[in-house]
Amino acid sequence: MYKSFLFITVFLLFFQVFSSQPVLGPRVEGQFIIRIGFDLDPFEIAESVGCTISAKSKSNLKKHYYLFSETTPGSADLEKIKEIDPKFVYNHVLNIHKKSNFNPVGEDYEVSDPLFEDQFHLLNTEQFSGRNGIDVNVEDVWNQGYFAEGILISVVDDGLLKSHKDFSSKFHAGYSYDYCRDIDDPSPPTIGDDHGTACAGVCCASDNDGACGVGSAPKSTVIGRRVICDGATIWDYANSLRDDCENIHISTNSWGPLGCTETSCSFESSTSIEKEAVADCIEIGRGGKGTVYLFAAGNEREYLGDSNQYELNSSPHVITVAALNIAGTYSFYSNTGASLLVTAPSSGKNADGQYVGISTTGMSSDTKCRSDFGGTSSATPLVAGVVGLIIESNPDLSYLDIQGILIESARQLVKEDPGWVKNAADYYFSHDYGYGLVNAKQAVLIAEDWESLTPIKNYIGITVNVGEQIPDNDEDGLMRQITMSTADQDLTIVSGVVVYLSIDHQSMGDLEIYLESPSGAKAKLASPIPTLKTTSIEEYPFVAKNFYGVNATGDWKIYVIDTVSGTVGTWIDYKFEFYGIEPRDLTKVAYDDSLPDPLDDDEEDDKDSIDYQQLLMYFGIGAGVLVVFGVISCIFSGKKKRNRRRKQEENINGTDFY
Ligand SMILES: [Ca+2]
Ligand SMILES: [Ca+2]
Repeated sequence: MYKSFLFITVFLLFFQVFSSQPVLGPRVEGQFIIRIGFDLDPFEIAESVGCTISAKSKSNLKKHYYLFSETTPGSADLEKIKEIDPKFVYNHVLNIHKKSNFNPVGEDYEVSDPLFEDQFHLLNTEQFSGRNGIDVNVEDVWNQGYFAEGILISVVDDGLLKSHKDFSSKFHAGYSYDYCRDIDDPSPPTIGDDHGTACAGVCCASDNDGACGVGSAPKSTVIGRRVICDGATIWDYANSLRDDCENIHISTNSWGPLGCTETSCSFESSTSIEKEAVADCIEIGRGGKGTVYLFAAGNEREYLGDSNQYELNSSPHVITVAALNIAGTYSFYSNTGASLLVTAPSSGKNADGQYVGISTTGMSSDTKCRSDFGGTSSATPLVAGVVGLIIESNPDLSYLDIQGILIESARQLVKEDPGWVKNAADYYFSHDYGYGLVNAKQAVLIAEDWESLTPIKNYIGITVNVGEQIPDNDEDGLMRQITMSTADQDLTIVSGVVVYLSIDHQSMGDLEIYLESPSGAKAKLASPIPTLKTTSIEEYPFVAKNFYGVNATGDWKIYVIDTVSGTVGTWIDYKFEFYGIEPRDLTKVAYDDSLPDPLDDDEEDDKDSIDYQQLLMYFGIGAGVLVVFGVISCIFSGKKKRNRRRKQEENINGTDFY
């Protein structure tokens, strides 16, 4: 916590120095603005050169600038800093300065919220037998003074208990709305509508308020949008994504269509107005830099759920988030898919096989908490909060830059998992984790010196007719390809390759569909699903996000293979789209070496490393548990299941499992 007297002192100082109109004035003796690399300890450096740190710059300077003050007159020896940080920059403080925004710097930021010590997703200290470091690595970012202050995060869900202590001081009334009842107040009408409040707690709960835990973006501003209800129209959904996006930084969405259950699976299209809402706001949102959209990947892994089964997830414009457990392996419910971008910690089993949920804000009173939240529902707002910290550290970043930064900074966990495959630009991707576990510290470090992903260059192909029967139970299937070779097709892929397919097949679940890049790397777009009920898809988009940094030129092949004999169908047509930038080599950023890199061979000896067989065992237990509680859920929440939209909450949520 800040010391209040320190705050007042520094505020007065900077009011004097920076608040006046820019006029040239004398320099302030004994004070210097110093830029120091993020990975160095500024306090140690200050002390070693005879100074103390009085304040730290905020986002609009984009770098880590500190105000150094001489300990005693003449004590500063700034040349010494060069030995420690050759890239350091310093200026004398002048009475002229573009309007700057410095924060007081005191001791490390401390969190006093009663549930914080249980919030392993923020700081995993092996509580609940968790694995050290399996978190979003946010602590150092907070210590650097980033809390997402002034960042507006819209939580689109079933309501927000705005009166809760975690939100009452940060709720944005002007942009909040209940689309179900057409009123300004998004407060949930029933205690059962507790999902949005829990999600909002994960990104946005206030710090040091004596209530529950803290969000990954503790000082963000939260917007509540209630749209998950019976009777919500497609316009309500579109508007909940679009309204006021010019001014909204982030939209977090822990909901999706009813995809796979034990007995039924389907591809779920979105309406054009919903898609247009997102497509518009990545252009006009956030003052033209693009609102950042996040969607939960879904929780139907045991029923072969795939993030490409939901059209709003299978978009190059959104960040689709998977979940991993406290032990660092994917949660037993978290959907697989080529449209995943990143993963974040959520509920699941620990190394002892016990279920551990997420602690966040609860309902029924303004101080109520809960520790049983989870699913990709929880992972998604967690990443939304991290995006808030990234934007605060560099407000100029576009929605595309944010995707790139999350990819560059993500950690690849569980080297034993054969699912990690390097693409032609040397980026690892897994259909279970996307690019890996979100790493806020590394992301903010990268964000400060990020080279903008511009100019944007997309290639939109034309629809090509196929009109051929897919050979029944034939491993060769049908293949079509596009050769990217002309100047307008030469681009560096950033946010994905989209393949639109039209197929008629009475047993669509017979099909395996994949995309192969010029280098031979594959994206799994659909796997055989015996319970798939969809019999026709028309220009349905499958997105492959595993080609970040890859040059698009060359032959791209799409395979449609019927794997089960009996029923045949027809591949009608296809279309390719590539989303990226003008050709350029993207810089692979080195990992933050303060964290264990699971791809490093040395980690074999790590006593906490997860055995892949054990993972399969968790999967089995998880599936069994879900079957039992899925039945209970069907009996008691038929109404919810009939809703067109379903919250991406873990099915076993609400049941005390530990
Ligand atoms: Ca709190
Ligand atoms: Ca067949």
